[in-house]
Amino acid sequence: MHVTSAEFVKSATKPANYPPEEFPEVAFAGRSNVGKSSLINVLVNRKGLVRTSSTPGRTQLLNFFLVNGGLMLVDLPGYGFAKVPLAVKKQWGPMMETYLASRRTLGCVVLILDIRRVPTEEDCQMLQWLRAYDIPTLVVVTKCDKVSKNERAKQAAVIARETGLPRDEMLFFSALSREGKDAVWGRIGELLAARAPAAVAD
Ligand SMILES: Nc1nc2c(ncn2[C@@H]2O[C@H](COP(=O)(O)OP(=O)(O)O)[C@@H](O)[C@H]2O)c(=O)[nH]1
Ligand SMILES: [Mg+2]
Repeated sequence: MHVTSAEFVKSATKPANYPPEEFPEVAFAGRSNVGKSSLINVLVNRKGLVRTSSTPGRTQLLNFFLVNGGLMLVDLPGYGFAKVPLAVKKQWGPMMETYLASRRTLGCVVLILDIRRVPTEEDCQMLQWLRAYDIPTLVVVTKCDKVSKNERAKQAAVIARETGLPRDEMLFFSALSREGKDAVWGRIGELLAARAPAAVAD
């Protein structure tokens, strides 16, 4: 994917404020601080398009970005944060389910996991939601620069065991080295292409 333009469109919490359903959409999900924003920035070749932060749980909004005037990327609010008010945590589930269940242009979700961590209950619940809503899903395992090749293989086995995902359904990525960037775009393209005929038939 050759990215020629990428712009912030808007933030939203509820459907009335989402941008119109004009373009195929890819949403990025994962726990707070896992590297969602960094992944999107690498994909679009823009260091600061999506704000990255070392303070988990800051961005409890859906953030929409338009790429090449025809593809929407959505940075979904992270989960698993400890230090946010209970009221905010309670909003998260309904906000996420509403988006996943209602967004007709949603072509696929990229679920991001950390190579160094055992997937959490929330990661597994997210995978179950995606399956329940029949949303094509790509699992990207990020921060691979932080572990050796040996450790990577070991952790991939842990992730496969905890999530039930086959090993070949995970892509390895690093925002630091940019390893995996082309593979992620390639897989997104395949998932969107597979989804397109149904969207046309609607
Ligand atoms: N070494 C390394 N650090 C990363 C990588 N991806 C993200 N980070 C760092 O992890 C922190 C959280 O990243 P961010 O993209 O804001 O995570 P988000 O909360 O999921 O959007 C930041 O300090 C990033 O610089 C990566 O692939 N490798
Ligand atoms: Mg972020």
